Amino acid sequence: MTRALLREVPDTFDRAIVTHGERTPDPSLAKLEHSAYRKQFELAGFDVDVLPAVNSQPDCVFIEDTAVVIGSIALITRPGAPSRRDEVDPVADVLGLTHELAHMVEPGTLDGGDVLQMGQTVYAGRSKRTNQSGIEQLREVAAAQDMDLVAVDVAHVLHLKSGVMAVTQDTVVVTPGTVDEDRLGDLRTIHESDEERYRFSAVCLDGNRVMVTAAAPRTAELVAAIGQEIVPIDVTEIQAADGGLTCLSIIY
Ligand code: CIR
Repeated sequence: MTRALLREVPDTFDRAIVTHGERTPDPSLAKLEHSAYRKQFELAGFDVDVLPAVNSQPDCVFIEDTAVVIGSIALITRPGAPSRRDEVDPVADVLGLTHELAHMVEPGTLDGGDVLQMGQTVYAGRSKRTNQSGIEQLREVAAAQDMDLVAVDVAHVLHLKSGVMAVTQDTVVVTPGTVDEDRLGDLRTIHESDEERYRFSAVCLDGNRVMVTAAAPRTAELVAAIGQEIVPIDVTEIQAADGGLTCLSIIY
């Protein structure tokens, strides 16, 4: 069974880092959004584990950034924001039960939000959070699992997956201008609707169903038009802290 590892929203979520958002997120509302998100995984038949939050780590709900699972290896990251570095420990404890662990070392930094796995290719975003050393350390893990790595420069958004979001095994929704789309090789692309710029985010529940942000209905229609069943969810407060749908889970 596919597992999803989540982490609760801390009471201190109103102190989460906000780089692109324009207001302070509300912790109580974010907790409700998080429960709805969790429920969708349960309904889809995932085996869901939820780690407790820690109030000294306001961004800990964004668990995706702390580890990248590629095949049998879990790479424990060194998050790009220094305030987030302690978030990795409980995640390593859980993933270490089922996976061989690799630990990113200085000077590497990498957030899991910059890693998109599509088929046999790992796309790695070079962003304000993920540097070249982090990408090279990820490349070694990918190579050990017979995966290729393609580095992609990221502009105007926090992470690669803020601008390039998988909606099928070989299709991504792209926010125009955030990446050089030639770097995406043979992936099919759908452009995020202009009036919904930065609002669409998605996580695949299975081959045919995709959970999407309710804030981008026109883009969701474009995804429905290629045959995907859409499961909209309101994550306004999560988005206020620059989060999307992938960032709330590690799927393995
Ligand atoms: C941060 O700035 O690190 C958090 N407020 C948002 C992280 C979102 N992570 C993700 O999309 N993978």
